[in-house]
Amino acid sequence: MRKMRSHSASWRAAAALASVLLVGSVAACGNSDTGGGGTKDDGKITMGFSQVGAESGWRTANTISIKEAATAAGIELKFDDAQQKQENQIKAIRNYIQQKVDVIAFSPVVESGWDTVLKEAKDAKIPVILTDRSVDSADKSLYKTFLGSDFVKEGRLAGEWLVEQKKTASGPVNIVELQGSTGAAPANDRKKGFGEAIAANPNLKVIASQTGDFTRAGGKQVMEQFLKANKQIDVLFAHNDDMGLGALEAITAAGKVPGKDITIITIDAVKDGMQALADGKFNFIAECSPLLGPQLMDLAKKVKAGQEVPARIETEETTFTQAQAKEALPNRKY
Ligand code: GYE
Repeated sequence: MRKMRSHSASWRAAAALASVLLVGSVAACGNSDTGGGGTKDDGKITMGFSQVGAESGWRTANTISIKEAATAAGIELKFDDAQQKQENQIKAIRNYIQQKVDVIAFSPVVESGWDTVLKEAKDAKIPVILTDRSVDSADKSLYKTFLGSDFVKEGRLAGEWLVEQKKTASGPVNIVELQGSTGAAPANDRKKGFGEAIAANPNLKVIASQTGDFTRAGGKQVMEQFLKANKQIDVLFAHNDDMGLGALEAITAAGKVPGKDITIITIDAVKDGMQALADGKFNFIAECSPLLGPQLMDLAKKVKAGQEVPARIETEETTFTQAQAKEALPNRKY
């Protein structure tokens, strides 16, 4: 009996202590707005995000998606626009490390040269999430996951469509290619996928291929050069809509009809690209979705909570013909 009483007494004492601790921790939670820079333990997540730039309609839509999703998820976002320069991205990431953010996310402008800064983040125990574009680091432990599209597949879908269109061609089909930014994953991969697909028909030849840096101005300027240097251009493959849109001006100025004299294939499917497709100026678009924000914020929460996440998360995408673009346009979000 005695023993039992003392047992229950100690149980009561333990329960009382637990409730004190519980009240204490609830109070600490409610106190988060008194701040004092202690962002670490208040349950709120701070994300440092380094964006490539503002080079295209895709990028603008991507930035909006990330900012809106952060607000909706209650994540504090520190955002930096690197203006398409790797050195600016490295600087931004180092700043985020210094500020001790909870998660660093970024879209690497080029594939190579990230190991040192990623190692610095790892040493500081700040998890990194790659979004949109990946890096070529051999050490996969330098980042938690990569959320984005399969760019090789996009290039291949573009090439396969062309192979089908030109299957009865008896002579050479001259293709010019506007590449994305030099060294960028989507430029490398889309070139690869397209090249592999068109190899199915030896009549299909890429006669000129240059970077237009994913911008409209770049697309226009390089297309002007292509038109000057090559008498017969049958097809333009542009690694994004914006370069294709810039090229339209050069093609029209050269007295040719885009979509008829020159078949135009692009990637992205942003509104202006889809409009050009619906208007018959483009012929085919392989979609690349920029709406990565909600998934990114979800991943940030999981990573912060120490949960396992898949090493690779691929975006779902489709392709559009002219008729399909007409149908899809009214409901297009970006
Ligand atoms: O296709 C292009 C943008 O990385 C997928 O970057 C992205 C690409 C996109 O500038 O328009």
